[in-house]
Amino acid sequence: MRTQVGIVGAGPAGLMLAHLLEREGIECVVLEARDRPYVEARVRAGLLEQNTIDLLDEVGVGERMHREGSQQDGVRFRFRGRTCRIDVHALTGGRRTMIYGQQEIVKDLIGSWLGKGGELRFEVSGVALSGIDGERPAIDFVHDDAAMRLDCDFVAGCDGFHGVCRPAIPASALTITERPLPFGWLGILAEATPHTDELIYAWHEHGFALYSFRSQQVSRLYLQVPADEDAGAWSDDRIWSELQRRFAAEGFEVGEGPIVDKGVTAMRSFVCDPMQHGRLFLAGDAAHIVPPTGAKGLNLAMNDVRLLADALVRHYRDGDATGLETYSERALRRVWLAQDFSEDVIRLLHKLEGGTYEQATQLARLDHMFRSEAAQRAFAEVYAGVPPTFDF
Ligand code: RFL
Ligand code: PHB
Repeated sequence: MRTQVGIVGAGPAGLMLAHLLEREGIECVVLEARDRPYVEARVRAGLLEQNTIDLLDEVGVGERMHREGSQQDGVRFRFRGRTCRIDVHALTGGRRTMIYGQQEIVKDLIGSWLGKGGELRFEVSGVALSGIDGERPAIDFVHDDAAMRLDCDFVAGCDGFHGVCRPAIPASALTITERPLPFGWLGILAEATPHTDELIYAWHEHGFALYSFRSQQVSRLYLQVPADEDAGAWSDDRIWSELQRRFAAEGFEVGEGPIVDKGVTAMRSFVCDPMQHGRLFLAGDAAHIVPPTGAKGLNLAMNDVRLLADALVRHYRDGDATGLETYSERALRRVWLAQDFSEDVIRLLHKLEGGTYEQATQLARLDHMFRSEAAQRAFAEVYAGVPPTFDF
């Protein structure tokens, strides 16, 4: 088989890249290790930045998101029974976010890709890259028990944190910056009407909590727990009573209902620099992991492929290699901003190990945030996602 761009991984990064390239007449093939029902059911992120909303619209898959997603104009902070609303829309000159599950985006992107006759192979195994240092890279894999080789001009490694593309780059050519964080989030999905129409980020002596949702009938809630926490130690009753405690405010109650999904996500910060080697370009979780506090993982993946697609178009259309040469540098600028933002949300709202000093400074910062429009604007600007012009 032969194509122009071989894409490894049918997560948000790989699928969006395929759409962006196809639109410009660049051929590509997507290879995915899992089966279709699995990738369409994986519960992960939910908060989309304005840039991600715009990108989904641009490739023509935004219709269901606008119909079923929940447009968000603001966000709330809560501590000690006090609630502060940050008017993201007003403070950012009209930028918004959207709540729409990652698995719904994946479904929309796959449906549209296959509908256009796009090439996507599920359940491939033994994926191995070769020739990325030269002009003719190739991807070997097994599909339907047959050994196959895909020859390409470029390989896009969109295969997530545990994929095979990043390890294909010699370790000596990479700087890996990694910081494990001593926190986990216990996340639940519940068939419960959310008692809020905007996300609530809560500070509490027991630790952080986040109130999010997926629809009018489904709530998505998170509790800060130790990184190695066993989800089995949390009965449904224990979860609800801890959520009620951490979100407590006068006249407010968390809406309860059957819990349909429960799991602990450990937090880490991880950045691979550069995100490219020869003719291999990494995008999304394959190159970086941010703590979920800033809701940036999915949005960064989308930003990477926007830059990568643009660089590939310039290469094929204009013979201009500058975009490809500077891809990593431009993508990493936003990645590091997101790392800092996500860790800052941890510093502000999570129970830290330092005790009273950390707690007192957190409360002072929160109090300042409640009173200062400048502090709110600084938060809102990065929360909603800085505009694409930032990348150049
Ligand atoms: P993905 O979504 O991991 O997709 C990678 C795809 O590559 C496939 N794959 C391979 N295919 C072929 N050959 C191989 N050898 C392969 N190895 C892997 C995988 O099956 C998969 O289909 O990466 P992508 O596209 O970069 O997208 C990134 C986002 O998924 C990720 O940043 C976010 O979901 C992170 N994340 C969250 N981000 C948020 O912004 N908010 C959240 O609330 C949030 N919750 C989460 C998360 C990530 C989680 N992980 C990684 C377990 C919760 C969890 C549990
Ligand atoms: C989610 O809805 O899953 C979500 C929202 C905001 C975050 C993290 C996760 O910061």
